[in-house]
Amino acid sequence: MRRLFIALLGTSLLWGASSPAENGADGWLRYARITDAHAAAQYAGLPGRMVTLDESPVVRRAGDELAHGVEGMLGRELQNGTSLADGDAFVLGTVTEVEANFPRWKRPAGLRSEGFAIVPLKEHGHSYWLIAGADARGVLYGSFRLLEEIGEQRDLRSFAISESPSAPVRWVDQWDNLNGTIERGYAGQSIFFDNGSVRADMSRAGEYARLLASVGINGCAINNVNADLKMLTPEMIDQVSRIADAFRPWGVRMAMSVDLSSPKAVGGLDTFDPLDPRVIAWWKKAVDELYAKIPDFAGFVVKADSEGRAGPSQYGRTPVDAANVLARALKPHGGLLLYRAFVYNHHLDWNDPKADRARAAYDIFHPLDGKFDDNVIVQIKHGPIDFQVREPVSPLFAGLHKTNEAIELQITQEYTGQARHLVFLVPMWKTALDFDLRAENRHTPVKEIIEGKAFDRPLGGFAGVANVGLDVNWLSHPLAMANLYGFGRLAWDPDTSAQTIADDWTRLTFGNNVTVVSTIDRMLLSSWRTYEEYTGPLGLGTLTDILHSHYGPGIESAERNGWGQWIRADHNGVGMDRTVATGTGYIGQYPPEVSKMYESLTTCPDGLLLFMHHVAYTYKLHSGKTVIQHIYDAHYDGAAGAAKFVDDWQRLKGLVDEERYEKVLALQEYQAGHADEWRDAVNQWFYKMSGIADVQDRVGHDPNRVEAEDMQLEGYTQAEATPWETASGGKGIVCSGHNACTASTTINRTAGTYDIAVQYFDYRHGVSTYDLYLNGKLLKEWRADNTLPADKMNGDTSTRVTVHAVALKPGDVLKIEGHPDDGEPSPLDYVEISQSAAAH
Ligand code: GCV
Repeated sequence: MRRLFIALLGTSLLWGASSPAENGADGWLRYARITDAHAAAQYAGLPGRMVTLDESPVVRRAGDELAHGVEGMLGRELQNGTSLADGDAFVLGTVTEVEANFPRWKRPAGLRSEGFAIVPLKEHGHSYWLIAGADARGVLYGSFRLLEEIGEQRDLRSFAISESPSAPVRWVDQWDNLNGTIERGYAGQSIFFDNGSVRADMSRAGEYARLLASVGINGCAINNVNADLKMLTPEMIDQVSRIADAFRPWGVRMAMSVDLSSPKAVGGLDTFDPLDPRVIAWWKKAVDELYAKIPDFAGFVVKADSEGRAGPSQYGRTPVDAANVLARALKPHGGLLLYRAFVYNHHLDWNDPKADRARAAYDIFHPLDGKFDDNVIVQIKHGPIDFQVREPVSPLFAGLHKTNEAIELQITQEYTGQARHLVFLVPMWKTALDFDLRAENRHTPVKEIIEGKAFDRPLGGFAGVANVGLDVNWLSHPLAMANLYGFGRLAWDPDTSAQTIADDWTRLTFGNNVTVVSTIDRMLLSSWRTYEEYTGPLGLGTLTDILHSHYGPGIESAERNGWGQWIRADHNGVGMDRTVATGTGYIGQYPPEVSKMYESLTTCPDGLLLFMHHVAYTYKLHSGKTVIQHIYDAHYDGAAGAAKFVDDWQRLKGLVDEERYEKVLALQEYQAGHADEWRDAVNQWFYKMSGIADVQDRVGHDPNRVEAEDMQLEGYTQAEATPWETASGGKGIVCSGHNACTASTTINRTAGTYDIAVQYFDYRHGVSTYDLYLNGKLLKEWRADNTLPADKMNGDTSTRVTVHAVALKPGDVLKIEGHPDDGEPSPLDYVEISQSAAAH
């Protein structure tokens, strides 16, 4: 018997209030009208009706989405059908329901949980588009997939696909705090929490779940892994159940980070020893109560014995002891326990040449292999340190054969430009996922390990630290959304190429114009390499201020402390010796073939040389360049690459909407200036340390530059930058104790057209204003109103403003007038006057 019903569509309720055009709120789910007649014509034959065979909220949401997307892109309202016999229709249902209604159709062999098939079918003279899911989520994912094909204007004439996700765990983690801040979040306050409670308005949580579902994400851990102790209190569980409610129709299950000391800290016990029977009973009760409120709760994420967090080591217990207690409480409810392998001692002895933070995860977890319960997953950051711009993959992936594993990737750009720099991370993640660890001397790429294929594990997957915020466009930089999208696509299918992901995202986000697509693709696909070049080449890691912001350059902050992100640079050479022969022995944690490759200087790839070896600055790379010259050149190449993004983007004026065009342009201009700051800071530092000159004579020689401290100053006084390398020549000027100060210089260049760049420092607080005059006439005024992560002259705050194509002649006077505000002393670094491209 056919079990058909009328799908109750809430389309108008869901999308009644149209969002303002092109502010990024819709992400890649814009469903922009296809205006090209030829493209639209190919979809004319699609059904005008939809029949939904399943009553579950998730399938109903799939139907709503299909109707919304078809209306947006094709301008057609899909009718809700009740009977298949009435004519052409999209048919949405589980494979069992579809088979019952179309006996001729058989579910594809090998379709796994959450997978789907999309198949056009002719029957009884009617055309049907079957969207058959292995389950309700599969129907939803299939519906999004069909809409994506239309959005990208793909040819559907011979379209028929069947897909299953790579792994069961495809989660995002949010590092949100109950007070509304987000640890390492760069796009505003939390969409979940405010001032200690869950927000009243859950609409953004629902919209987020929709974006996640569209790329197959099925779980979200809602709070910081540095978990608030209040998470497991009854009041908080009541409140977070509203987040789970908002997620549920989109098939996204809610998870939570918990602190292992909870039984003692909030449970009234005098211990949190995981093996104490009272602690075991406490966890069981807490979990039972949680599931009474949130029956589809996904599980816990645990950070323990790491960066000051409590952990089992306090009682002489292991991660296995702790993980299994929580896992056993979760097991009867179908919950999972994701135990993070990011466990290390941040009080390492810098003077000990054998000490090595990179070793920690393997040293701690490898001996525990096979002892974790089957609903425990060890969540491993992709590299052994901490989301640096280039790291080898963690050897732990190959060190656990009898344990479920998930890879942790960071979507939020903590060490990679913090949503102010364009860095498309998919190529980096692909490099990690595709890396063949050669465990047991056979083909074992990381992706197959976490999928569970390589060692025949039942569970595994992906956790992406997303940290979207209340900013209307979710991740602040409009192009950063490519990373969230790309994470989902890779979690669904890690074999997808970075090019395909870039291309699909661009089409959906900015439209199908050929110039737009090729330009943005190129920008995205070159951006990781560019960022690596100007921040941390040869495996040095991001040479940033690791003690505070993790943003601007701060090379020495890595050294002489317990955090273990050392680069061990001295006057003769640089790099961590991690060899088995003479170093920390880290390389020996890899399976033999990989270990052999890294151990030898002959076979170690240049890109990871200084991660694995300590060499002299004069050591010759495979490229034939010396290490020091490579450092210099890479920084010039990278900064030039960042400048090119501005030119690339400017070609899109008029081809993308004004709002996003202007926003991206401003960010790319900022990035180009900050890339120069990075270049100069790193190169100045290595020049001073090595004493070896740049063969091209660029480092330390900036003939176009006038240092602020060398200008005629009124009110301004000279000040040191800390660290010194973050200001040109180590110094800048500040206006303290005055309402306004000036710095002037007389031009001594041949007459011509020039670009004038002013490098200044924009503190987090205060909005200084600046006026730039040429011979007393105002050329440009600007406000230092960015909220960069420091309140001093350093690599975080160094910023540039450029005035293009100015006619100059000898004797002209440039004057900058600074007006301090709220403790920000209108600081200046230098003025650079270079031949204008417009002059050529
Ligand atoms: C949530 C790095 C980050 C921390 C983060 C930690 C982690 O150290 O800087 O902010 O803490 O990683 O992943 O636990």
